[in-house]
Parts: sequence; C-alpha cells; structure tokens
Amino acid sequence: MRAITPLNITPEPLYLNRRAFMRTFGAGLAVAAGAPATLLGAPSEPTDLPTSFKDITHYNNFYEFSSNKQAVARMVSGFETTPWQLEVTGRVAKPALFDVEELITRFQPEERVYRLRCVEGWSMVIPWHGFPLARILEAVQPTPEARYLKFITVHRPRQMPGQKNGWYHWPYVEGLRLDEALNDLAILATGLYAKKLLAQNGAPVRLVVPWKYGFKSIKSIVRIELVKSRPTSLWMRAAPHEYGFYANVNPKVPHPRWSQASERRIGEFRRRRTLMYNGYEEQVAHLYAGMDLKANY
Ligand SMILES: Nc1nc2c(c(=O)[nH]1)N[C@H]1C(S)=C(S)[C@@H](COP(=O)(O)O)O[C@H]1N2
Ligand SMILES: [Mo]
Repeated sequence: MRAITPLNITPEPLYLNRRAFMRTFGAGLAVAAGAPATLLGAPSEPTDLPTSFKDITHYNNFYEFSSNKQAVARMVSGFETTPWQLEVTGRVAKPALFDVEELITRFQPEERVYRLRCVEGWSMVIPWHGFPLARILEAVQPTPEARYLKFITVHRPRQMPGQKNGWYHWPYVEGLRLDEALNDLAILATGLYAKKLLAQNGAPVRLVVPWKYGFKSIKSIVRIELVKSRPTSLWMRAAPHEYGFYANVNPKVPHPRWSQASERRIGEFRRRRTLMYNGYEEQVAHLYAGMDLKANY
C-alpha cells in the first residue's frame, strides 16, 4: 500500500516530466523502487498533477509567522531548524527524545504524493517525503491508557513573530485519535520534492494527514504526547463551532461561513469538486463508521 521511490535528488522539471503521464490512482498500488510515484487515493475527474515547487513553498498557512500566505516564505529566514529534537512522551512504555537526523536514518522516509485540502477551500498536490507515524508509535509503545495523540509546535516568539499575536493560544496544538494516527496514510514528513522541508512547510518535521483539512497537519513539531483524553487544538479553542477535532474533508458538511463542496486547485482556474475524505475514503472511512459526521466536524 506504500508508494516507494528512492530518496534521490531530482530537479523539478525532470521530476514533473517523469510524472506527467502518470494517470494511475488505485489505492493499494505498490510502486517498485525507481518507478515514478503514484498519487494515493481515489481519482478526481480531472488529473492530479503535483503542484509546482514554487507554489508549495510560497503559498503557506503558518500563523506563527503571518496570516498572509504570500508573506510567510520571506518571513522564515531567521527561524532555526537545526539541530532539532522531537520528544515523544506521556502514556508510553518507552518515552524517547529523537534527533531529527536520527529519525531520518532510522525510519527511512519514502515518497508519498498526497492531496492537501485547506479548510479555506483551496488545494494542492504535494510530493512529500515522510514515514508512517505508526513507526514511531511502535518504537515508544503506547500503554493501554493512551487514546489520543497531542502534537505541539515549537514555541519561539523571538523567531516566530506571529506568536506575539494574542488572538491565538500558542503554541499551536493538534490532536489525533490513536487509531487515526496508526493509519498508514498518516505520516511525519521531513521533505518534499526530494529536498529537505523548507521552514515555511514546517521544517524539520511536520504531520501530514491527507484526509483531513490542512490545519490538522501541524508544522515544526517538538513534542508528541500520548494522552488519555481528547486534546483541544488551537483552532478548536479559537473558533469551536467552526473547527472541530475531526476536521475530516467532507463536501457535504459546510463550514458555517462557506460551502465545502468544491475547491480551487492552486495553479488552476476552474474549481473542482471536493472528494469525501479528500479522496482517501477507501483507506479511512472505516475509522468513522457509525459516527454522525455533522456533529463530529
Ligand atoms: N504550526 C502550524 N501548523 C500548521 C499551520 C499553522 O499556522 N501553524 N497551518 C495549517 C494549515 S491551515 C495548512 S492549510 C497547512 C499548510 O501547509 P503548507 O504550507 O505546507 O502547504 O499547514 C497547517 N499546519
Ligand atoms: Mo489550511
């Protein structure tokens, strides 16, 4: 079920050519080493070509720097991302403090081409490099009381001017249910387009959960806590009736202020239809069987 390609350095034009003809989208396709990567998930009617490196790195939501998406890339220059440690703690048998370089050697990031759907109504296709969150969980061994994961972004107001904005409760926090975190689609990303993550994309390590709205994919993580009860995310705190804990992409449940039925793919003009679970229904729908998706937004 994993698309595996070598973590080689591919210049973007070559990278795009290799993939331009890729029209295969079947879930469960294993791609042999060396073959072009495949976008995981159901096909949307038009093709899903990777968004340009330029757009992925210059149109960013990263409120620690700015709420202006086009300004983020030029505001991150003073943000130090090496060295960096990620602590995994809480209800685990083996708490750990990983150096990011050690994570990369130990867990061997692979390419995962995923759609990213922002709750604001735009989307991209991003060739991430990352490894399943499940690998880290296997290493730390959650105890039976562990039911949720709480993710925390670095708190460094001197380097992240947006953290001086008192409208939000810093640091940025997100959460997942343990079974969501164990799903193979949930990865910790350390690169994109076969390069190390740039600061604006959440360097050096960020979460990617492609079936959920983009805000769940928390950037620049320093701590993951395994906890008993459901964490409250920054967005749940800021606007509880607009942003819930689950935040699964769902074209049938509108945001209180706009429809979620369609989206603008960055780089395209016509809007496209938004897919249930962002096109990953086959892989994740079972996690929410029997749940009221309107109440659990
Ligand atoms: N720490 C942190 N993580 C964050 C955000 C943020 O403001 N701060 N924005 C989120 C939102 S709303 C989106 S859409 C994605 C954008 O990721 P990208 O800039 O890499 O495309 O990051 C998410 N992760
Ligand atoms: Mo977003």
